[in-house]
Amino acid sequence: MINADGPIMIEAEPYSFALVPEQCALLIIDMQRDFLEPGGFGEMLGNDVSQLRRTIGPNRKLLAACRAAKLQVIHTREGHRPDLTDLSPAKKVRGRSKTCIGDAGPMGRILVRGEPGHDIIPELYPLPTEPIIDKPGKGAFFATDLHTILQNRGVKQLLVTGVTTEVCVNTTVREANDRGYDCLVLEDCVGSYFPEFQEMGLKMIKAQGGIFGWVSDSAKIFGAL
Ligand code: TIU
Repeated sequence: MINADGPIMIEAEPYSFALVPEQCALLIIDMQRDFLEPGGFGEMLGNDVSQLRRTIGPNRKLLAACRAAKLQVIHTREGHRPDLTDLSPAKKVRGRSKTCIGDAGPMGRILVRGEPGHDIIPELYPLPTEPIIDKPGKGAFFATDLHTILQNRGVKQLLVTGVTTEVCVNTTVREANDRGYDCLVLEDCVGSYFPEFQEMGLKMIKAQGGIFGWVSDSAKIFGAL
């Protein structure tokens, strides 16, 4: 990506996002088999995974474009140590589900690191050079070294994609905003099990002059590249 003339202006809401490639990273949130694949934890809880699966194609294209443009790429996974010492009792029992985090699920122990269901879907599998942040919470900054990695690499801006829009994406964008990062969320690359939360989750980010960040879609990025 050539940037001799300063930032690349990306059409976005509430106003254009000034993308500086050297200071920007693609952050893909929790595109894990347990959330996206039929038979995973998400579907077991009664959720409609097709609402999330529509983001796979756009994320694939965006990931390929960012790799080609030499943008930094970072992936996250939500999950816990096999001994569950990083799982708070509150998170463990929340939802009153018969099957909860750490129990045997259809794709291994639910949201436990190293289990098949916890891993990233094959369509978006990270390259060995792309850091994976294993996070025990909803936000990618909580109890992880994400902020350190971003600071060491000079990252100040994040293109944020992944699932789910109102939970881990929104929490991460809010955490990033408070740490001084500019976040551009790509609408077609984020998904919620609930259409109304998808809509409101994006509105909350761009409201009040971009209170937490910007919203655009991946086509605007391809155009800029
Ligand atoms: N990654 C993420 O959003 N974790 C969740 O638990 N999301 C739900 O929407 N439940």
